[in-house]
Amino acid sequence: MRKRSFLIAILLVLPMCTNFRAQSEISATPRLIELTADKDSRYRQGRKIAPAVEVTAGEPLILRITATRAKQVARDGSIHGLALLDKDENAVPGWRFYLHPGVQDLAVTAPAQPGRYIVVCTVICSDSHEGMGFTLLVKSSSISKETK
Ligand SMILES: [Cu+2]
Repeated sequence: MRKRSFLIAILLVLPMCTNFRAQSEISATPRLIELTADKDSRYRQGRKIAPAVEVTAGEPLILRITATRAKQVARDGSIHGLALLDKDENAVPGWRFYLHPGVQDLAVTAPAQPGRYIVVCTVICSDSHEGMGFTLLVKSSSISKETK
């Protein structure tokens, strides 16, 4: 009951409080994760091939991917692809991209369901294409969502 009246008080105060919105936007700034999609048909984080990237469930992310073409290029000019698959190999919505030479920022949201996901390349970029990917380890959020 006390929690409920507190919530009502917040809802009443919120429209008058102009700073509140600005602050909550800052805390929701996506985390930047830098990767390369390389000419040898491998994803790298720094020097690490096929890294395991740890994220928090529901976390907003920017994947900054520097892509270099391998042997083969798709008809539309994309040189690598990126798709996230869950443990049953189903594609995760919002996680399908085609990569072009150079740097690109992909805005994504980490899956809400914790677990081990894999990212695969979706462009046949060379004979080694099948081995191109990395792991996304989604950890459950430790922060209580009660205030949201
Ligand atoms: Cu590729």
